[in-house]
Amino acid sequence: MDKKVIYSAVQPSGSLTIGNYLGAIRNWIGMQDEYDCFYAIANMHAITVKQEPSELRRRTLELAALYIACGLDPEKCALYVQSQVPQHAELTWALNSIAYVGELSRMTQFKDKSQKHAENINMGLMDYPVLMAADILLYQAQYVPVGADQKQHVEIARDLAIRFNNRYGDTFTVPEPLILKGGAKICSLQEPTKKMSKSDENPNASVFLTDDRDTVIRKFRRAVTDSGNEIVASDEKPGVTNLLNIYCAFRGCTVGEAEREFAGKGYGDLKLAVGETVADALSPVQEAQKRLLSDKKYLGEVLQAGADRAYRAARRTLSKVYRKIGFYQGE
Ligand code: AQP
Repeated sequence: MDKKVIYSAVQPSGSLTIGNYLGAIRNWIGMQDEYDCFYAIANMHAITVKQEPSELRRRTLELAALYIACGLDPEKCALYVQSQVPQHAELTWALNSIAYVGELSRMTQFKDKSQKHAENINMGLMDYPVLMAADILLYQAQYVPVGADQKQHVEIARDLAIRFNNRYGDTFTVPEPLILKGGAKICSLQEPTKKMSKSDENPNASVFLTDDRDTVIRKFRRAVTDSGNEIVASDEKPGVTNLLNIYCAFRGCTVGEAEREFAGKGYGDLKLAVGETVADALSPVQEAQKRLLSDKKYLGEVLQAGADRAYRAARRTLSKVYRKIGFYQGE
């Protein structure tokens, strides 16, 4: 029997945070054997916000190395760069004709990013969810492992798949988001009600996968905590709750277990323990990424093989779509 398909991606729009790792990449690793996995480097999404071209190119390769360093096996899954598979853009255009401006303008990310980049509210920013729908639907993906912030976009992908299927007949698998607990929403260390983000202007708000040990520990030491001194997770204590979530996600323990471990201890003890835990976990990933980046030829081969594999799958779906919508494809 054919394996079910998984699709997910991360944008090379900055250094990755532990939020990207815990919300997305880490969850992908355990899926490699059971599913047919397509993991992209979403550089077409990244240009919806201004990027320095040389940095975008450099970050693309760094992200490929990071995927492998985190444990993705290029023999098992397709690791590729989105712009190397032209069907992503082609399917986006076809889907644009059934996507409504009203639904796209209501997307939370569009509203947030329009506010953040008021000088550059471009069509790509608004069309981001349609490109993401094309990414997912091209591979007939059943599941899309993402952080909680991307749930709304997977829902649009579902709506577009259903709308297309109703209008033209069964064509797309209707995807489902896969949001795993414990890491689904990692929050900023400085404003713990807000999600941790690659592009946060405050360098102390986000912990990057490339941060060295001292930086990681310093950032956690400076993390904003709450009033009181008890170490328990609750809505009234977003700072402490976030630290406990991060601790548990890296340690593989439950929040209850962590609360018992820190009973009677102070916020300073928690911050140090989380900092050390995260630094310990990041150090082997950083070493592996560095090793991989010293062999650009190998990375190039991996990405080409991934793009070839993705291209074959994407071409099948696009040709079906073109047939359904009545695009001439030759005699
Ligand atoms: N804080 C987070 N907690 C849990 N998951 C998160 N993700 C992002 N931030 C968190 C998940 O990471 C995946 C890739 O994200 P992306 O690169 O597509 O961009 P994003 O969601 O817009 O992430 P950022 O860090 O906020 O990037 P910028 O600053 O460039 O916009 C997704 O699965 C996402 O859910």
